[in-house]
Amino acid sequence: MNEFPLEMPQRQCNIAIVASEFNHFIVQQLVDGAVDALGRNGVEEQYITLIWVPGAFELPLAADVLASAGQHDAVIALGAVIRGGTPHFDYVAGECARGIAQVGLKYSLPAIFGVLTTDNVDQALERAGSGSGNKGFDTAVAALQMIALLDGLRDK
Ligand code: INI
Repeated sequence: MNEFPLEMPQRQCNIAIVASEFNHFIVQQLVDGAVDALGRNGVEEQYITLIWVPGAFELPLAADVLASAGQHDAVIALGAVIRGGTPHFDYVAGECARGIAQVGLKYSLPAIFGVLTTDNVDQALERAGSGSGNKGFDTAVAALQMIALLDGLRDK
């Protein structure tokens, strides 16, 4: 059997993070978690690019432009979409998720979805805590695992 277990990359990686300014107090914690996870796994700060956009709806465009430049091994999208009293949530969260997925498939690049979609602020804060309770941390680990997997598949 040819098995590819989840691993970390065996090389220095260039990572782009796109983050939304909307709900900044939550998203900053996701960014901190992601940078922490990257650092713990050997990604030096000069290899991390952090770009801010106004809201989660704008994340796919920024991710697309970064991916098209071909300079990064993964793009991580971080944001927080919190349900309000109108259908706005569904449009923003849905288009963001769809757009990030499209970027990954269009460029065969790990495009990682680290956007919280929650019913309220408390649920978002629970997922933006420290260590493994931080979705930014988890998504950065997922980005590195996908880079390692693609490296392995392309070497095959
Ligand atoms: N953007 C978010 O990132 N989170 C939200 O919760 C949110 N809500 O609730 O409206 C939100 N809206 C802004 C949107 O992402 C765009 O920036 C705006 O529509 C301009 O295109």
